[in-house]
Amino acid sequence: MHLKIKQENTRYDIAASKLFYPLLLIIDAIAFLSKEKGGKIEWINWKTGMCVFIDLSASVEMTRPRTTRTRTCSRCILFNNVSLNEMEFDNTIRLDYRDFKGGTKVEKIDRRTVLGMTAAGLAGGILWPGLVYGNESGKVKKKTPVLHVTDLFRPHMDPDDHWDLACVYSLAYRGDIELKGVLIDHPPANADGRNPDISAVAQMNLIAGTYVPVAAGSGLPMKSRDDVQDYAPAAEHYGVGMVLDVLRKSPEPVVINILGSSRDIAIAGKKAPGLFESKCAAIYLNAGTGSPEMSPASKLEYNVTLERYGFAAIFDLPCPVYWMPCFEQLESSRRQVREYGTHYKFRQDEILPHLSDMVQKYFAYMFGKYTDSNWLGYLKCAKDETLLAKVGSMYRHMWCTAGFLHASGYTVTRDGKIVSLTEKRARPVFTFDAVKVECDDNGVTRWTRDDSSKDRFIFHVRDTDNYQAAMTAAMKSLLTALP
Ligand SMILES: [Ca+2]
Repeated sequence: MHLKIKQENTRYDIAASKLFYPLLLIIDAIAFLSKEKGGKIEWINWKTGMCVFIDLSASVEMTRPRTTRTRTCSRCILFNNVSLNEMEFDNTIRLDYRDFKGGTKVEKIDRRTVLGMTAAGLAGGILWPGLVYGNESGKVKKKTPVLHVTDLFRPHMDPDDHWDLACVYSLAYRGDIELKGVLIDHPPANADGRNPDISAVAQMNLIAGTYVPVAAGSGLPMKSRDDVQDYAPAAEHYGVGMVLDVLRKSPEPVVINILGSSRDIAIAGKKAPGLFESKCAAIYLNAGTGSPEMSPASKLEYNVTLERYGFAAIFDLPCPVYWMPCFEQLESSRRQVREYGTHYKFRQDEILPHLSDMVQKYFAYMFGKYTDSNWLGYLKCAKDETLLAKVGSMYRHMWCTAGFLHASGYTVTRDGKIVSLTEKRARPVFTFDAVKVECDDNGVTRWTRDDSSKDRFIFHVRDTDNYQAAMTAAMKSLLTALP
């Protein structure tokens, strides 16, 4: 079956699943009988190729072999796996359709606005009236509360944390998560005058139209894996205070992302284990190496070295831990995709030029290492094309993307589509497997598969050949949703 949708004067043939043809006929019949009139297109997700037409009185030409029929559709229809992503669209697209009186209507849709309205729109299946994300007030998907803990500095150390920040803000913007706070690590001793990058958070708040609080973590190293730093002055623990406060006040259990040091979450968890048991939905721990049996002599992964006791303490906490080792091991092939390591890389111009101007400027302000506090002014200036072109040709190493999507109820298929975790036919490029893990005080881990485990999981690449391209495509589709 093909759908034909007009954009300006061009017609596009869209291959759609045959499964939806009977559905169209049923909805068509309902529309005819109820004689509904008017309506509008609620959203279309160009990136993932899924469309939902809600209360749409549109003429959609469905072409089957040797026949062409024009159908008028109404109510809520979802076309799955429509390959719209192969097309190039301007920011504004136009759909021509006929109303019930036979007149022609033209609806202009701003693509970014539409993407922003998609909320949980990547979910598969059919959304019936009442389960539709038509506008903000109509959202029914529960947003996952998320606390984001990151070593995000200005000037940047590894810029991957800025890419990750944009990803979680995109999920917040789309309505998948409620970003409860950003906790930035205290700069490590070798940080060379760097500061927690509150400018990046301010920029993302502005871009996503939100006002997520930000705090900095403890600068005091833990003295043991149970050290809750009762001796710390208040100025060192206001970030820990934010963690506890966010958990206490959230009606729903909160997901915590750890992207750098585990120190602050370890301290908070050891201080209030009962709170973590009841209010921490999961910790996505991006640290360590995933080889099943590490040798005590193995080189420790960078995030583990930031706070070994803290890393070890996370495995003691009474809440689910989704462990995302950065590499399988550091001794060899460290830059190749391996089964038990999250690492992948992409060339930045695969994504950067496709982002909104504001998001490109957010990245340029980071790459330019500005420390002038001109975060707002910079977003409103012309973008630095030269700088963006220069960084575009550079590769970026990434680790954490899969966890953000998984925490929001999504996975990624082997060809890079973001789909619901409940999508049974999806062949995910990664999974989380139930395990038993031990971690000694030095951050040396051992794990075994344990299907009876209910609260410890390890990240597992299921298709090492396609993981890198799939994650790059998924991140691109995620970030292009930001306005
Ligand atoms: Ca990091």
